[in-house]
Amino acid sequence: MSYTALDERSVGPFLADIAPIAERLGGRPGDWTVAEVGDGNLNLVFLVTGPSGGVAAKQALPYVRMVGESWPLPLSRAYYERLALADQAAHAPARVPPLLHHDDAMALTVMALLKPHRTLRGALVEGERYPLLAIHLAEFLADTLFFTSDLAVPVVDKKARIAAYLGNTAMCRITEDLIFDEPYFDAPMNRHTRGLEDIVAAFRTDVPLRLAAQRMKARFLAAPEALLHGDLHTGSVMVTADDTQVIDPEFAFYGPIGFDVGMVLANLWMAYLAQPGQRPAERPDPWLLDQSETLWKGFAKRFTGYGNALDPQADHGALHALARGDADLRAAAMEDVLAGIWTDALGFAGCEMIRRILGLAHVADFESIADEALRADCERRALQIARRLLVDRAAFPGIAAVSHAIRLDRAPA
Ligand code: SR1
Ligand code: MG
Repeated sequence: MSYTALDERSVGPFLADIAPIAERLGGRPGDWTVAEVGDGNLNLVFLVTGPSGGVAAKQALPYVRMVGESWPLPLSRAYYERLALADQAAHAPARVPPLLHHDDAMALTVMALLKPHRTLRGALVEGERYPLLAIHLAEFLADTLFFTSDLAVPVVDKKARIAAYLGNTAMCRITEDLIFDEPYFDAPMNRHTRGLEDIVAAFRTDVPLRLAAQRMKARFLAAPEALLHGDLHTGSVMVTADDTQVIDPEFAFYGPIGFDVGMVLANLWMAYLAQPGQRPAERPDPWLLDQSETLWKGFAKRFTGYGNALDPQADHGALHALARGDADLRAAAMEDVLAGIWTDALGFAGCEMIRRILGLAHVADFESIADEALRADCERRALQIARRLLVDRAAFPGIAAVSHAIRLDRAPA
């Protein structure tokens, strides 16, 4: 079948012809409820529920949904997404939704319906708290990043996996343009809150900042360390009180480990920094800073733990060979790898925060603040911190230093 974009009327009859999906839903298409709920920037997402169960069907559009047909985007992103879902499920099965069906021609991926999950970003905007969030995200990051890296995969196999994702260039290009380049010049689709004009102008002539962003872009372009999710913000995470699922890996490719780590941290930090605008009468709740610390520390412990536990005789990557049979050297090597990830994560986090405020794709954390002056205050503070994360990475030897710099200890207004 050739590609056609589905809609709420056609998706039921289409899924009815896929036996395992029809069986999972139960009854007949007439019994199913369908809602198109895609609130991301790119795709259609249909939630389909029948008498016996539900599915989420995600279909790529041949263009960027948030902009329209003037910005074409290859359907092949759906192929890379299902490849990544399968690879991630091999390493972190508890943290990704089961893949039920895929149709390359239709650019359609059908997954188990996550219920009663909700999107983490929306939940954080409402002030919800999830006690296991950081632990689960640390697990996802350590398991998917370590076990797809040179630390765990024989060199020849690793190169084949890099090659498998090399074609996802259009998605990488979005990141290269939107995260590393456009926020630093007058790009046509940039926008910012009124009141930030001075800092926007300052950033566009800030040579150390622009150089730092370009350095991060160079890392993004040329460091195929592990299979990245590639777009791991809080809109790519679905949560309940006791479960966390990571969705939407359509930006997947082999890149620098610190990119995924930095993007998650940046989004938790932005959620924290938006609180004075969202709930001005309340003292900002440091829970999100605690979560970011738990996440980084949990990731660091699990990731280095995997490295230190590798079988010294097995054929792993280059670093492990260096440390073969020498436990002290291996532990030192793992600390060294971790230090590199941390430094990268700081820089990528800074880039993510800046682009979410000055670039095309903003986030609900700040956008939900109706009072423009209050929003500009929150965003200004985030921009100032982001600049420090990028330009002065040495000032943040650990996550506690970031929490200290970010913490808002204002009395209630
Ligand atoms: C044009 S796509 C804009 C943003 O949405 C995606 O979720 C990525 O974050 C991308 O940068
Ligand atoms: Mg997405």
